[in-house]
Amino acid sequence: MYNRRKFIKISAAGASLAALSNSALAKTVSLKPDTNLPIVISTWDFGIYANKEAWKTLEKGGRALDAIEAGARVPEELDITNGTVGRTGTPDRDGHVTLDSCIMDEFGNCGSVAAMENIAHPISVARMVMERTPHVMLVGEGATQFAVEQGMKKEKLLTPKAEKAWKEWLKTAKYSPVMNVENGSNRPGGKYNHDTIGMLAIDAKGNISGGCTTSGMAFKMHGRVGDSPIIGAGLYVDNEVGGATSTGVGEEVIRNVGSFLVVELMRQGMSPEDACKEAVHRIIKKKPETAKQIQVGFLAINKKGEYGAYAIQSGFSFAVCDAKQQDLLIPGKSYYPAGK
Ligand code: SD4
Repeated sequence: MYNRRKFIKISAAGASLAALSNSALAKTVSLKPDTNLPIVISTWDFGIYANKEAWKTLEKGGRALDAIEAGARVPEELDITNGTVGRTGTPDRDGHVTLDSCIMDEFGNCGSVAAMENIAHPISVARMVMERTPHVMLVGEGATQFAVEQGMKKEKLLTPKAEKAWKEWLKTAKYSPVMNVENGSNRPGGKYNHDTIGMLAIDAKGNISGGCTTSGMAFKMHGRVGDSPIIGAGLYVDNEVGGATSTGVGEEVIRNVGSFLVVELMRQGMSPEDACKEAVHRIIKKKPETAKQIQVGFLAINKKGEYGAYAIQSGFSFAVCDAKQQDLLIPGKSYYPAGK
């Protein structure tokens, strides 16, 4: 389980970069004086654990892409309580754990896998697609076949806990997929809270990479693919401008090409938070009634290492680890305040 008390929480309203963790102050040395670079930011509270791993690469002056892969593998592998990423993912309505992931580097290279079964580390397979094939995206059996050819272990992914949850869901759900709304357990939608890790990093050389990995919407239709493996929707990086990633109901993010939109808004001069807010408003404006029932959150960083987030519903948080502060968990601002 997460020990959330261990981490600093600062209010979104007063999201001051002056709020530093003591341990960070003691340990961290800026590799780029006068900036907060290197930096890694990730969606949700489990992002803290992913960031810690990513930081091992960044603090040595390593490449952002390597940091992203190493970090994203943490919730895919080690954190056996998340129920939403990699090995512990929640199945679709037929009981298959199908995983979605993508990765993008500072050169605009990208790789992705969607609806992939029986492989615990989709982020690594996405990177292999990027680096070892002429393609961007592999799906389903083809993705699994490729992963095995590349030496990845094929294994059954449905944990006893996920199987139990699925069987419970089958009793009442009438086999009908529901929109998940993520961490806010008192919110409308599925009772199985669902988190995706989206990560963005800037290394000491100033290069940006990002990654995203998830089992997607809980109890989705077999074959359903969300935004998380789709470049431009669940993730986008432009090394001149910054990067963005998303979490929440992927259908709405895809419809609005959300992460690409956020990066383009930053290119036009918006701050990361304002760009995320505008992308959220775009979703709400197009479907105001739907938006009341769902969660979508965006997280973004610009080339200078400034970051921000915005979500439809309250409850979204993101984790930050940079040259000046570590173990930081920040509640994202939202269109609907808590309790509304
Ligand atoms: C999806 N965006 O498959 C993902 C789910 C998610 O937190 O982000 N959950 O639509």
